[in-house]
Amino acid sequence: MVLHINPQTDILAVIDVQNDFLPGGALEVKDGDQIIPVINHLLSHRFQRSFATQDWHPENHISFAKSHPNAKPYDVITVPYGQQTLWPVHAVQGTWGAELSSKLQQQYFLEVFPKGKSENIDSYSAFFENDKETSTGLVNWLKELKIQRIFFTGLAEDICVASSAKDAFKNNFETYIIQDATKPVKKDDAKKRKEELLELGVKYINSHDLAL
Ligand code: VGL
Ligand code: ZN
Repeated sequence: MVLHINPQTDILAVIDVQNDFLPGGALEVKDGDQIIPVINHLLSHRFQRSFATQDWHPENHISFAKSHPNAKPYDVITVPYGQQTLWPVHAVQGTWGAELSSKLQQQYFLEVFPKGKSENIDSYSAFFENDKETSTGLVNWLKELKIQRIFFTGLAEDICVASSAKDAFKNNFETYIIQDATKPVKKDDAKKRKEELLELGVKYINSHDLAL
């Protein structure tokens, strides 16, 4: 399969390629670093337009197990906007763990969108916080750029990449996930999310399917 990139209407999305989600980080994704050269190649030799997202939490964020008495990481609790999985402390604003990887060619990003900034709400999606209402401003920004297709890469495949792709599709963008440019926290969850997303109409491709 060959898919030609339209430099005017296509954009590359690089989700949460941050130290805490890479090997050695607080919430590391196994082999997460292997996607960085693939993303760098897409940034430097394929796409004209790209943006990144950055998980950017306050110290006492609602998604941290330590913000709740008696809770431990990976417990699921009920919060006003629904179910919330609790995580180890990660991507704290201003810390090394929150920084985008220094190996990533960040100079290509038109914009970096922070998410999960407020204490009382998490945000897996690049578009909307977990209440499914509070916007990050991304939809309007993409519409102003006249973007039609979004190609997703980054971490983690089963969480923030899947949630972002779902919202992209729901907001009428043609939505692709670049399979060799993403890695999951849990392989089984990634498989389930992939089935759901394929059913919805999201497409999966490999980076070498993309041509100029
Ligand atoms: C993420 C869990 C918690 C992600 C962010 O970027 O996939 N996962 N916060
Ligand atoms: Zn987070």
